[in-house]
Amino acid sequence: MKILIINGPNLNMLGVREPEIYGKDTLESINAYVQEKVKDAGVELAFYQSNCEGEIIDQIHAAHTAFDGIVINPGAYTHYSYAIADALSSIKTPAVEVHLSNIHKREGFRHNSVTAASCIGQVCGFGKYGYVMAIMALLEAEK
Ligand code: CA2
Repeated sequence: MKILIINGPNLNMLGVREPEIYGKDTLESINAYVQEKVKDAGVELAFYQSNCEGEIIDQIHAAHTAFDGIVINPGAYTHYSYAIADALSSIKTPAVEVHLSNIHKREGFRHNSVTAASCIGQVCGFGKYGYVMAIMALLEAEK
């Protein structure tokens, strides 16, 4: 099973600021952690990060044929990108939304996700382990 992990805007800046919210890990160290955690699960991972909405949409479209599942942290696009929501709805590949932080404990504008309804589920508040949970959920969903 091939899974594409997509991280959206500003997630390339992890580890630089706001460690109290997002932890001390960089995106590279999170990706390495996730890869290690699922190494025996029979899954092949690919990692992608972009700060551009259109590029994320292009990756989602390409995943339609190239991947069996998507794990996506859309960053702040979560809260207003109907274009990413439509892209996720336009493909058959199942997606799971992940947030490092518990978006429901934060500012009001972060409480709503416009993209989650285009996914099979959402994980939030468990830090980098959320990506592992999302992969496990995709593996279960494909059985
Ligand atoms: O909790 C999450 O994973 C978020 O998707 C992270 C986004 C935020 O806009 C969402 O509401 C929740 C932010 C990405 C990282 O932002 C940084 C800010 C400062 C320093 C480093 C990263």
